[in-house]
Amino acid sequence: MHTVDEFINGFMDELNFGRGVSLARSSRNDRYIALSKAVRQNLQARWMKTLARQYEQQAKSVAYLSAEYLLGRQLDNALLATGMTEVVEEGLGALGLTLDDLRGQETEPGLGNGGLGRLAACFVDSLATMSVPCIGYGIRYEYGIFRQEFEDGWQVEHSDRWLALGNPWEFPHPEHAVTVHFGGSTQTYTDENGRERTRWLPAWDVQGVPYNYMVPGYRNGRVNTLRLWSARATRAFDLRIFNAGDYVEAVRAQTFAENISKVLYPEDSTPQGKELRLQQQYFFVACSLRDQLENVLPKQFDLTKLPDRVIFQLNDTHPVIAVPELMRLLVDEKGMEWDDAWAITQKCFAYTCHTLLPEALEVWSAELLGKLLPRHLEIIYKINEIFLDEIRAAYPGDEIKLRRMSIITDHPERSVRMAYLATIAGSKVNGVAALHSQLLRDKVFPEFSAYWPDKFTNVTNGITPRRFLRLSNPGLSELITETLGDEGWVTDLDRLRELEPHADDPAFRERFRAVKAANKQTLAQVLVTRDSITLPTDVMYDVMVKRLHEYKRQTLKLLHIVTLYEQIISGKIAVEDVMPRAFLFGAKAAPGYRIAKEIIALINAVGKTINNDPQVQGRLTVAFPANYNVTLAERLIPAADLSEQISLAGKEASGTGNMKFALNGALTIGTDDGANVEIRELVGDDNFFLFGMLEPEVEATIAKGYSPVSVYESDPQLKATIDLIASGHFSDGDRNRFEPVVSNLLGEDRFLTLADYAAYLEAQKRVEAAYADPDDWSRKAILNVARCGFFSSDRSMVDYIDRIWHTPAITQ
Ligand code: DL6
Repeated sequence: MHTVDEFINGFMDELNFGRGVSLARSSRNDRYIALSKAVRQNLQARWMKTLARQYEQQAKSVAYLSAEYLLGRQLDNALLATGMTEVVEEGLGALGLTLDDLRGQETEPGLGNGGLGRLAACFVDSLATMSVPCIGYGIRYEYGIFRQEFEDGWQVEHSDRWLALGNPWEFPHPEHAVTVHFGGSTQTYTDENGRERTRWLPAWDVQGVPYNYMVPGYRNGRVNTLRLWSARATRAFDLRIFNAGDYVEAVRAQTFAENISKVLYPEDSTPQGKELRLQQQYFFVACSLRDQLENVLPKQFDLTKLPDRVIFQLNDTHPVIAVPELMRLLVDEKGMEWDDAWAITQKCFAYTCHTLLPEALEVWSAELLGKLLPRHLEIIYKINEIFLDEIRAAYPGDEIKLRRMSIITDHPERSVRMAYLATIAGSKVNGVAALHSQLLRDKVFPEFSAYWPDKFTNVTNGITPRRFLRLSNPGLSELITETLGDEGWVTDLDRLRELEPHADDPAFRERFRAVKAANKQTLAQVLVTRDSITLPTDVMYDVMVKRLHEYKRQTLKLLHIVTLYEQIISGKIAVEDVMPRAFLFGAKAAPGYRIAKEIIALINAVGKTINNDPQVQGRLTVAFPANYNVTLAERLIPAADLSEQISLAGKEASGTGNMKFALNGALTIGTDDGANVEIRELVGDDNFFLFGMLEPEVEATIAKGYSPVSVYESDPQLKATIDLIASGHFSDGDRNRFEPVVSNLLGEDRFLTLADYAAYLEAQKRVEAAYADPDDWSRKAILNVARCGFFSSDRSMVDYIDRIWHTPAITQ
């Protein structure tokens, strides 16, 4: 389907025969689905070929186990990968349609909460582009991340019905459904060779139906697979009960089973100890392991060779229950000896940790685990017992070490530390940025890293340049291609270095500025139609988009805004002396995270007051479009001048938004945290606004006994700012309305927002001074773009392959 006529024929066939409608009577959804199916046809032959080559070459593949994939819209990505955009635009034009209109019909699959899920999507994109065999495994949540709305400034969550109008990008295969068991008990028995064995006698089961998605490589003829599992009842309903008229009871089992893949847990860093979540985790890894052993590998495959064919990458602790599941399959079902099975298992898994917050390291109560997965709990106990024997031998008499390293902890209740299980089982453990990996070694897993120094490694995160530059920033992409002479940079992002000399060329800077200005216009247009928000387009765009979490410190950004406002209304500074800025926020709070929701309400209240105050109009604007998602990110990031990466040092594992902004020519104001450290090293101190305490200073401040109220009392501007919030100025005089945020800041301030306030304000002054020279600002921004090639997820993949996976690309 390479010509316009071929496309038109394919599209009309899909519309007439696939949807059963004429063009004249078709809805926009009909047309979108027909278009997507016409486009996907172009990928299907490549998909089959990729799988065939992989099979022939007996290639080792990555099985990426992730509870989240925050994919973003599929249509544009498929068009980009196939190079069909122009043909499609022309073909649709001939039919009186526009691609712009139809792409707006797609609901993005929001199957992730934030960075972790988006990272998984970037990684599978890169592996496909690099021809490396990979299958992504996850859950086909019927409802993805909630749709956020604001009511009177407060976040309200609505279910995300992303499948309601049909999904042209998935291929269901109910005939390959896998049965997953739960509950019951275990039994020991003697096998025919006289060996004592254990079997699991489960109490109930569900089926996992695979839905395949294509993951197209960028113009390389490869298409990898993302396989998401949907839960289905083993028996749809009980006909006898149904016939007796109790319709609710008749489908109870179905409802119960299907709940497993019903909804994505709306949590980012704080896992909820919910039984359903553990069911989800086991459900998808059990399906995936069975799929590998029974469908992907050849029949009669010698399982001792498993590590030569697959590496299961554990994306955080969510899939770690796969470790005892593989042991169960090998020992109980395939009859292997424990030691042989363990040797295989240890080579087949690797673990990525994505956090530094202790509360985000999953711990399951042994009681719950034993109730749901009794055999797995036994296996975990045995893994632990053997491991502790090894530690006992290595450190005789050191009981404290044993307790510290045990997978099982007894406080506050008997529980299983999933991160420890992953560390013990995994061939490698990696953090996601240099600083993060160091802190993991030193603070989170010190005993383990001392015992197994070679097990710990770093792979700094990355982002796909296809979606986050080539697709989302067409203006900058064109400028880069024209300047570099070809499009090779899309798969070789280090080539952006060739832009460096152009940073000193005034004509280039002028064009670069024009791209940024056009991106602001586009964003402003989007926000008018999407959110009825009006933005000035000739001001600095200062953007903070990420999940709402106290450690990310959206309140620090807010204190800066309120400070500027307070200084104007109190007459400390003349409004003309304030640099005009639009502050843009995007953030969802976990529904149960009370203080995060209070912060959202406060941002909205401050925004409302400032936007309606004639004293500051045209100078300060606050915009907080609801429901920040990948689609909105693709518009916001290219328009940004300033990227806010202001977490407390030592708390953000990496961040990936920080990379997207820098790659799109925004300058960062940031702390020395996560991947900010590497961004600053690469772009240079002069092109990055660093502020705030370093991680050791944070530790020292806390150790000394941090008192936020003393900071407040000793800084008159900070006091005036917080007092303005407390006075009810942003809440129609209601002093109680934001009391929880104020007292949280003054009474606790867990993430030292007030301690970094003065430094942040000073850094913002440096930002203002730099922005006052547009030409020099552009030079800095261009250098950010030129020096951020390192943050391509293609580079992350090279690092994973070299350091952990050892999975070569397929050939031909
Ligand atoms: O590694 C991807 C992403 C990092 O960029 C963020 O810094 C980090 O906060 C996030 N981690 C999580 C942890 N969730 N759990 N569990 O989302 O990972």
